[in-house]
Amino acid sequence: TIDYDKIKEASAKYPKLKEINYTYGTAGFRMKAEYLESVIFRVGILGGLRSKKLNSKVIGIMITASHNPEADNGVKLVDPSGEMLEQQWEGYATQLANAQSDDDLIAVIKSIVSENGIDESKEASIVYARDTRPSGPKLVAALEEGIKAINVAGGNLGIKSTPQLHYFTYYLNYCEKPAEGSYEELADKLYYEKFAEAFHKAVGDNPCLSPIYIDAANGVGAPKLKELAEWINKINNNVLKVIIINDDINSQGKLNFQCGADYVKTGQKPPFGLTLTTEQRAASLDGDADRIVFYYVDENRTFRLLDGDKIAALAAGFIIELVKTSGLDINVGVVQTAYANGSSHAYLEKELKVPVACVPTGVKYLHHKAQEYDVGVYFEANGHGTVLFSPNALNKIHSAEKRTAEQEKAIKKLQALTELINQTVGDALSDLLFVEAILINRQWTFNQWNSAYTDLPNRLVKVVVENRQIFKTTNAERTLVEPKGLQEKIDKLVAQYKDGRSFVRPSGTEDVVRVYAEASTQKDCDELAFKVAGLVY
Ligand code: 16G
Ligand code: ZN
Repeated sequence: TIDYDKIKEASAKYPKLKEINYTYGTAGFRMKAEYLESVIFRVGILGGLRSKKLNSKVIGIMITASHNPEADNGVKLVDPSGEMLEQQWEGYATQLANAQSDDDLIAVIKSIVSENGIDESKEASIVYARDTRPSGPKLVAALEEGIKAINVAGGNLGIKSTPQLHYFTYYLNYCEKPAEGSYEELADKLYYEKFAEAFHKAVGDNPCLSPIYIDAANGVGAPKLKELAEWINKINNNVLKVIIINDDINSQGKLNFQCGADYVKTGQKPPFGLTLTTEQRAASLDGDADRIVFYYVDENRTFRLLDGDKIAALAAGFIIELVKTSGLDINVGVVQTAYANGSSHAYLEKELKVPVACVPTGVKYLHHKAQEYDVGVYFEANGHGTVLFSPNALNKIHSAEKRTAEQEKAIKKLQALTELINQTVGDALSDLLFVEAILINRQWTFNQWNSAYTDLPNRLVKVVVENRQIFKTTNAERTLVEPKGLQEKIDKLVAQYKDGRSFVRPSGTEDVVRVYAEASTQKDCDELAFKVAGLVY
């Protein structure tokens, strides 16, 4: 049961910093690492409550700040199925984090217990992991104090990628409980085994492609990809040739610095330390390996980015073809955000003839929308995404009666894809294998992949404002409703540019407002972005 005196005593060691107002946002709590100890202690308590509420199911907790600078850190909770924490509980997280005194904290805990009819005597368990940040160990210690204070079983997974933590949480709740071995080792082994085997199934005996350079952002993706590739090549040597760069996780100051998926996507240029020759294939992960973008330079030495939109187009195109060939009655849909390039949207709707939905930024919105389809493909332009196969689709794919040899082959391939994609959350390593498998099946170069459509020139800028909370949006963040009158001004500007589009939204992770613009030329869209930013400022 819950011993409130024990919690109060433990909490005294992690006093809340008075002046800070915490918010559990799209990426959980995220900020300078030194402000997080009290928050993470309390998140341990919240994880225990959540587990009790959900009949002792295992809850996951990840300590990471993804692509943010090394000095930042963060924390988020993962529900038993491997999905993001349910929205109502985000509010509880915020309440807990902001309780000013130990007594306030106890009061908030009691109110969560009573509001949810939580049985305090229920067993509970939590698994947790961290990325490679230097502040990680200290924050893990705070988390463990919180977990201990609420008398809950905790399993430390050590250093893991965010998607590994999601997958292992799901695994513990819904797959056969592992008989032996430490969780820290199992969370690696089960993950490598699953994705290595699925990759072989999906690739079949098609010849492999040229090596791919992977910029690991000097983060956790480096050691994990190295081991995963070893597993893959142990089964069949040379089916995947990865050359990992920016793999230094030990030197201070290197994580995400001038490298990684966010750096490449935002700057539309290769990371530090990588000079590309024509047609050389490359990709960048982010600091916790849940995002990936691909890129190359073409024969004119132009840098070409294959971002989340391109991944969605590649994945949807391949899956739609397989579904058609298989003769199965399965619908496919794609989910995007306002950041999706206008050309990608047009390509999906007009060429692939697939329904496309637009939702607000943040994985939870994309994920939930994607669950409405038999096969839901979702990718944010920034490279975060996955493909969800509904129980109905899985059922049809796995129980499909033998038909023609061609249909049989397509169904087998679909089966392999369901296993190759990490369905709990966007996963840079699983996405890498998924993309490689499709390209290997198609025997496509990056150039062939890229040729599906041409991106409209686009620009993303951030504007520091006094109070970003005054910016309120609707229509999946594409329209501002407040401040009043601003949207009309933006519309007027946009109308002056061919293929112009622009929107303004407050960031959920930084204290800024983001302005996105696209138009038919780079000069135009830069100008449009600049002018819209001027309106916001
Ligand atoms: C977080 C989100 C990501 C989103 C980004 C937007 C998750 C796991 N991650 O990183 O999906 O694109 O925030 O940040 O939900 P912004 O609100 O600062 O633009
Ligand atoms: Zn990330």
